[in-house]
Amino acid sequence: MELVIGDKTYSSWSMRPWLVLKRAGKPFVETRVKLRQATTQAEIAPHSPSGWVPVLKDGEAVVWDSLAICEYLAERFPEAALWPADAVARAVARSACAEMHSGFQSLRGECPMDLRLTTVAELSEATQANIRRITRMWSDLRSRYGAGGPFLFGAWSIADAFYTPVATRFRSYGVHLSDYGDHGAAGAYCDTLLATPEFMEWEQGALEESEVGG
Ligand SMILES: N[C@@H](CCC(=O)N[C@@H](CS)C(=O)NCC(=O)O)C(=O)O
Repeated sequence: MELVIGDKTYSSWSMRPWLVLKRAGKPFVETRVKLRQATTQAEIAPHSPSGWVPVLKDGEAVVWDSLAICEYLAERFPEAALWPADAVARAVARSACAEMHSGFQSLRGECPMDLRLTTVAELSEATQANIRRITRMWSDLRSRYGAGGPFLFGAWSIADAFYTPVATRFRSYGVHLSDYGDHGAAGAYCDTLLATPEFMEWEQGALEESEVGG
């Protein structure tokens, strides 16, 4: 199995299936393509029909788009329990992923993932509204489904892979969730995401990119 990804410093989309594969404990070959270069498209082209990363290659299967890859991995490795077992919780987890996948445009545009960045940003009203919504969602999911563990649905799931890059944005741009209606649960969840061994391994990879000049 081969996962083709972008830079670990910048590629929030790539981080999601990478975390899922790590959590599933499945060995895979990681192929990294440097983004924002004149050669980027030529390097991605042989792997990805869409011209975007991430892309997963598994025998004859070529799966592109982070959400499709995560769904594929959940089907391929049912024993890894990558979605919540309960049908209602699973539907809600998929909703949370879909909302991230197609929404929060303002947050994404204004606060792109950059694992080397620490700043305090003045954020637009639209981005602040995105952060309020995420804070509400995290608090709500933790209180409704989180009793069995520290993640959105208790045990770790694909939904947590989708929100780990968001947690890095909050850290990079100096966002304190208490300013957005959090009474502690969302902030604690954010810290939990940034302390998982899988994320820390990804982050170490990003720091190594920095050492070799980006
Ligand atoms: N919706 C896609 C988005 C993927 C995406 O935006 N990938 C960026 C890197 S994070 C890319 O491949 N960029 C190619 C380029 O910069 O030429 C997904 O979830 O996989």
